[in-house]
Amino acid sequence: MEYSILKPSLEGNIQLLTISRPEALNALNSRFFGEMDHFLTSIAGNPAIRALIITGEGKAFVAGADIAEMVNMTPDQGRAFSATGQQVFNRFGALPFPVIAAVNGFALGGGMELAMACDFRIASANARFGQPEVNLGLIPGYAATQRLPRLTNLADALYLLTTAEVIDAATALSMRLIQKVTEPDQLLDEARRLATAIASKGPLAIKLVKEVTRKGMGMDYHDGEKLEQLHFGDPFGNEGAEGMKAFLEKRKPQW
Ligand code: CO8
Repeated sequence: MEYSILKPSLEGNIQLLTISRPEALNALNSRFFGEMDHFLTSIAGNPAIRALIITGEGKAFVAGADIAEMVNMTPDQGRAFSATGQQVFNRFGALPFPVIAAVNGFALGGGMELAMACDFRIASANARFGQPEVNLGLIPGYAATQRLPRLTNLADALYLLTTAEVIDAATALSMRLIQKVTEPDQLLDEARRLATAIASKGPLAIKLVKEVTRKGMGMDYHDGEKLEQLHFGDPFGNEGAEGMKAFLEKRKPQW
């Protein structure tokens, strides 16, 4: 598939993905979701990739779903557009390596939802976050009503969802919506530094810790503990044996 919006570039074992539709502040349209779905299929089974970084080109990360595409939709078309976006964004959580959002500017509406679907977020000091759907007479459709209260808390989520207030990176950090703030010219280097650090760990351990933590959030606590027990055993006899042996032999592990 020829991409017109996504710009992927593989840097060693780190996959960088730039969303590039700067004339519309990278607004998310049907074409974007088709390309993203195809791209995720193309990388999902690639054992050489250890982390994915998603960023935006220009002054926006993503300024939301494409309002021009949505304006004449019927209720059923709106529901279908929401379902497509939710399905595609849910695929980040199923990847066997972390997905890092490197938020370079506006992350509004569907853009903030895309960032929240990633495993964690770092942002440049000039990034701006908000869920302005109610300004348009809409509600979020790519799971902000579900992810935002889980990432922050109910009151902060309802504050942002009902006021449509646009917050800066420092405020987003104080709400724990994002994990780190960098100077604008340091954003991608910091994302690469984090991705490289993750890529040096045991790949099976990274896959399992992501899977168990994500699945556990939707489970009863004790069932989550059982899932951890189950997968704790998986690295023994292979990657975990090598990691522990390397520690005892004072050398770097060979994964
Ligand atoms: N959709 C379509 N086009 C957009 C969008 C968008 N979300 N955002 C910006 N653009 C376009 C503008 O129309 C403009 O195009 P043109 O040059 O042709 O007039 C171009 O990008 C540049 O934008 P501005 O001139 O407005 O740039 P400014 O720097 O003046 O302002 C802002 C930047 C503040 C980000 C402003 O563009 C803005 O408010 N954008 C809309 C933000 C918004 O409301 N986002 C939420 C959209 S709704 C949503 O995301 C719902 C998600 C769930 C959907 C579920 C499916 C049903």
